[in-house]
Amino acid sequence: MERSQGEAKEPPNREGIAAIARCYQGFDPAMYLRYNYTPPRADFTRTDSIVPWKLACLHQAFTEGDMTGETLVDVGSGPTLYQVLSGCEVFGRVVLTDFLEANRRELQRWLAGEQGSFDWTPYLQHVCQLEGRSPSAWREKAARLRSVVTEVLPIDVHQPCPLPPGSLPASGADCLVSSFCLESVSPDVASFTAALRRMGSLLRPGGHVLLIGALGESYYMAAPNVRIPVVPLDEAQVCSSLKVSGLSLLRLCVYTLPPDMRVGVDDVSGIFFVKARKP
Ligand code: U87
Repeated sequence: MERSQGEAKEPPNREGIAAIARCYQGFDPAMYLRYNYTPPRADFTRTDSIVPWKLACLHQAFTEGDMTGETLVDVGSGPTLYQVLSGCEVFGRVVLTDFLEANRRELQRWLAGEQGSFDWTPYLQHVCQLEGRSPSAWREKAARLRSVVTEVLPIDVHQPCPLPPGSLPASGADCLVSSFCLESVSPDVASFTAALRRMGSLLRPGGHVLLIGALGESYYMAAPNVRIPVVPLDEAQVCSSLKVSGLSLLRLCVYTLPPDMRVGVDDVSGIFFVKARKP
């Protein structure tokens, strides 16, 4: 595999990347969802709660009229669906991806309507309201989401080809969304930037990237005794990594965690939302 244009100069930090991959073997989807996708972090009665802020950013980005094309890819979905609840109304094909079989299975369970899978109803209702629809339209949105999600694929952003060959149209995806993935799987800033550049290689020219991530975070708990290291980022680093990756920034929004959103499952201090475009 010849080194594609712009591949990182310094050799990849293979042992750092391998060490993080080993940590992820202890990732527990159910605990993870409880830590990050239940109140207070997912409290739809509060405008200063984390999830409503993320959903508002995604709604604006997907509905302001500059999104074109068929294929939306979510990079590092984890066991979560919130990141495509707005995009599924705009794109006819949605591809979910994750590194862990356990997370892909969790997604498949919800897509198959299996009893006991995570209840995304409050999320579906909230996004319906953002779209000016009645919350009772959540069933239509759930049906829409199930109709456009065509695949749940394995992905590794540290591989030259992150996705299985032939997964995407030759020209690439029309839009990428990725939330809290790259900084949570990279041992250092160089690996983060290299992963961002590789992610950009999945996108067609003119396509958009929506990136949500943690600021100032050095670890998070993926299960009671599973600590995952995270590369601490600040806004300046996010902007320079975008520039180095050939992605032009359209919008950067930052959320600072109120004290009661610091629930002891990580040391994140802020969250960034980026909308960028590939020239
Ligand atoms: C989410 N997108 O919850 N290549 O938004 C590709 C990989 C690799 C690899 C592991 C981290 C969560 C961050 C989902 C899941 C994101 N996952 C996969 C967490 C940390 C801040 C915070 C968090 C969550 C891996 C919510 C909130 C906050 C995971 C995903 C990272 N603390 N993907 N080589 N290795 N992954 O299986 O599913 O990345 Cl509100 Cl504040």
